Amino acid sequence: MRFDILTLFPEMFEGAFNASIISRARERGYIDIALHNIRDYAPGKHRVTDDTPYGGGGGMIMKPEPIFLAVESILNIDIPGEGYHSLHRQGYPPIVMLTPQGRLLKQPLAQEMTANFERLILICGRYEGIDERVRQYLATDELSIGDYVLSGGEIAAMIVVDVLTRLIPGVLGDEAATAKDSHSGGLLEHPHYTRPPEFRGHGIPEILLSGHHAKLEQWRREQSLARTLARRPDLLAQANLSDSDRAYLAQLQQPGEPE
Ligand code: 6GU
Repeated sequence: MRFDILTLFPEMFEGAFNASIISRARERGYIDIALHNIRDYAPGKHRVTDDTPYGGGGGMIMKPEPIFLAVESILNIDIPGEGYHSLHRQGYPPIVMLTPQGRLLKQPLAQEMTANFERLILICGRYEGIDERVRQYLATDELSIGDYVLSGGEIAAMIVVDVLTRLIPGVLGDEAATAKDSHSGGLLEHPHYTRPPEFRGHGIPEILLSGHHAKLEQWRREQSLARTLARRPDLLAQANLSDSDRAYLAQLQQPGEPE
């Protein structure tokens, strides 16, 4: 998968993309990341990328021209007057704006994107916003990573790249790992422990030392269910639950037996 990231702050990405899983995925050719500084595409000696909003109200707005020029250069196209969407329909890649107004990124959407797209263009917004014509005539999608406001789309773009990359078959090595992740089955993960078996006087659940595989799997499932019920009961409505899962959850919600 190839990511083209349009940003005013390419240096923000260096740490995130040059360590651990993402770095290894790049080295092994699973992903290719190209960072493009929008300022490099701004016309004029001063390479101005923003301007004041029509109608006032303060703050600065990202100008459309540098962003359109960047996309035209990266894809080697001329965007027609009616906009990019006709090219997108002909097979050109999605252009995704990262803003707090976008569709919320969740694991199922990430899985869909990884499965369907060979290339993604990510536009990171800054300042108070982006000229609406970028949204109307260039972007094909708009994503948010959560209900809070970041100073810009860069951290969100890093998150999109990370979330999608670890879903590419082969990237994690262990294919089963992503299937067990919190959220992938619609539930939170069970607790994990490693050595030592006693740490500063605190032990671990006995089941982990028992060697009883079926009982261990049942314990993990119950821990996932209990944790999801306690912390994110909203997730249960969408989760893939068996009859025995439902029975266990019902039992957890029973009022305690009187003595
Ligand atoms: Cl994608 N951008 C910004 N600036 N803030 C956000 C966001 C994106 N997603 C959540 N908050």
